Amino acid sequence: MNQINYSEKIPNNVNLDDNRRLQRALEQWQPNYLKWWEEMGPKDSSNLEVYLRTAISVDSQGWAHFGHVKMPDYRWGIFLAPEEEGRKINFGIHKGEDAWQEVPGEYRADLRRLIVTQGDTEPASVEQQRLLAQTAPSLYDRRNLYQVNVEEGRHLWAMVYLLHAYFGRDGREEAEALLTRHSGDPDKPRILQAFNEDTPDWLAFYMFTYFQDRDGKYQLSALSESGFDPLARTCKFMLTEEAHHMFVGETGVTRVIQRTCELMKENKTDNARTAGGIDLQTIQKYINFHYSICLDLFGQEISTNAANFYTEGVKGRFLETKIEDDHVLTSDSYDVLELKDGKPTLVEEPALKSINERLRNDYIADSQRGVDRWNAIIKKQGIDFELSLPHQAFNRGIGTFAGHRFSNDGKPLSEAQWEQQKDQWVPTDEDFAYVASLMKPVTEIGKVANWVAKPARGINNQPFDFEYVRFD
Ligand code: BYC
Ligand code: FE
Ligand code: FE
Repeated sequence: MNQINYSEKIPNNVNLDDNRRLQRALEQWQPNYLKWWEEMGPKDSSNLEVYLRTAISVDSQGWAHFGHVKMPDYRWGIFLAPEEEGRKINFGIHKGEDAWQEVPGEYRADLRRLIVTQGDTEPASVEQQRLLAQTAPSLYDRRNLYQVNVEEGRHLWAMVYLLHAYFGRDGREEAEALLTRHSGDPDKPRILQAFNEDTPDWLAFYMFTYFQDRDGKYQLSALSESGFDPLARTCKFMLTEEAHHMFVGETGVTRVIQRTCELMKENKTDNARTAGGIDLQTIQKYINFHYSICLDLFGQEISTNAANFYTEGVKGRFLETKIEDDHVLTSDSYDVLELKDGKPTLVEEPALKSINERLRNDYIADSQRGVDRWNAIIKKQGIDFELSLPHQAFNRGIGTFAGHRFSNDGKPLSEAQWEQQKDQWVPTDEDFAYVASLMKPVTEIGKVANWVAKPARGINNQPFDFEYVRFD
């Protein structure tokens, strides 16, 4: 069961050949997917051979196989984490009952909505990253970009499988729609705003994989607690892939900071731009932007939707079973940061309605850990500068702070004050133009662009000067 069958048209570990109808439906979706990949996926990649990892089993040990793969021949498939015998629902009003193997009729709409929202983000990210290979700072980076792209493509497959297998005709329609909405399309945009933003350069890509893929980690973790077992198992396996995406982000930003500090010291300057690097102020502005749009991805602070998802047992909290409480939460409270008398203020709220906020807080703490590691690097280099996450209220588009202006440290501002000061907090056109001016592709084996350090190690114990991408 854990072994993946690669002799089939759609590799899978869900015994797809036992269900001809489903197999046929997915085989009909497959060419549409490939057409989308060709048109909206990584540009001009179809003739490249890339050193990619492919899942060969879903066990925690040895699931990955590494080898050069011609990009469109990557074997996207359907992989669920192993079934847990006797798994129960661990929260909400069904706590203690057997996990569902089929969709409960009364929760069908909620589950479909969650799966569609999750599924929508996966191809969106591939679309957002479509042009980045053209300016990759090394073959190593280019390979990592492609690895992330094929896995996000597979995550789309994971959600499409659930839609086809468990939601009948409207599931099939939703699966089609996942290929017709597009990132940034004014008529048919992606569902969540952060997935309609541009990812114009590699600093943005590293920030994306650090901050936005981390939202993936937290949302997938919450969904992997679901009482709907196929969803839980799918998300569990997706999480194993997510770790690499966040690694690309964290080490990417680390390498930029490392190089910036080196350039500042070598050239005895406070401004890395004069030495062809990305200055720390610009890095801070990118953090401010990406972090704040990702906080929106957790939804409203006070959410009846989230309370319902929890009570029904369809979406849990991060590491639900490790939390020590009753897992029903009807009599618990939670401190939520809200706008009160014009100021961000902690307010005690019912825990059930604060589920989104709690997940956001878990995310904030996790995001901070990387920032601390980045600061340690700057400090070690003897440079007097500290990066930080902006205040939770800063630049928000969803929730209590949306429609109001705040400084990076959370002080309320008038619209005029914001207009006057925002250039010090979010990247300006000039900042983008400067970073863009550095984005020259490096395609020589073992070489890296001047603005970023080489990684500490290569992929799968290969050296940095390995042919991670072969051009024909
Ligand atoms: N943008 O009660 P609320 C990933 C809407 S990333 C636009 O708070 P809820 C990945 C909301 O739809 C992980 N609209 O909503 C990363 C609702 O609309 P209606 C993606 C938003 O449902 C990198 C209204 O506001 N997975 O995997 O509790 C690369 C009320 O809001 C937004 C998931 O998100 C927004 N940001 O919370 C590749 C998991 N936020 O009903 C991949 C599935 C809220 O009034 N999704 N609204 O019309 C969910 O769990 C929930 O839908 C959300 C929203 C947490 C996103
Ligand atoms: Fe994903
Ligand atoms: Fe990801």
